Amino acid sequence: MGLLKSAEGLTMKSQRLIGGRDSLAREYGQADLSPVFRSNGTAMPDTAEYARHLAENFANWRLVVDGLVARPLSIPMAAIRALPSRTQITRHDCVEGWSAIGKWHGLVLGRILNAAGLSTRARYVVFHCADRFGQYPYYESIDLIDAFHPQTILAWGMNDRLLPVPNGAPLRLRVERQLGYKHAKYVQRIEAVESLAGVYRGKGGFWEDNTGYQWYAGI
Ligand SMILES: Nc1nc2c(c(=O)[nH]1)N[C@H]1C(S)=C(S)[C@@H](COP(=O)(O)O)O[C@H]1N2
Ligand SMILES: [Mo]
Repeated sequence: MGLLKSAEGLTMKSQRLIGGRDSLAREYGQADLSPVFRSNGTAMPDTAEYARHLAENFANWRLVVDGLVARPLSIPMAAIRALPSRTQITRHDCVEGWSAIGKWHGLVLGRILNAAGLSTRARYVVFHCADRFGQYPYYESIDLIDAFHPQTILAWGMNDRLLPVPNGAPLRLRVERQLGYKHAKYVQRIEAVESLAGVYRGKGGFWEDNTGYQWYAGI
């Protein structure tokens, strides 16, 4: 674990030296889209609550933004889809060894964080998801550099359609400078925190807590 930690530190430092963490991920063209964009991890959250939301076409799904913010938000999906959106064609790289290129439409995360008014104490944002693995929900977290990166979006559309359920409907994170497991699907709540230590088992993400995947998964 000590070794993993120092490797992670080295990755962060070398990426800063090479490109800077605020450099952009490559954006592709329409012709590059993968014919099939597979799903990984949860493809259908198996809770009664999610089934109800799905049956209602997510009309009552809300995105909650809370924690260390001046103005906690609770925004219905219809309002989220009405806000200005960004479209980007990017490559998704899963740690398990597959990649796919998809087109994403969604809300720039930094705008919503600014609307909520992050406290100066906030250091990370945590994404709470609707799917459960036993007693634990899937969750992920990123720091404020990635949170305010211009390509970090909350996507509600994929390949010119509403986001399909296997890919995280109605709302999923795209954090293009990091590996697939950081891209939280089925996002219901974004919590601004000072430290990750008090969140679930303290490593900043479901896989980080369970299998020792690195918290910083830069590509
Ligand atoms: N809520 C949730 N988000 C998740 C997962 C998951 O199981 N649950 N799997 C992660 C992993 S490992 C990957 S590679 C991507 C897969 O995204 P996709 O299903 O759109 O291919 O979602 C990530 N986000
Ligand atoms: Mo993954």
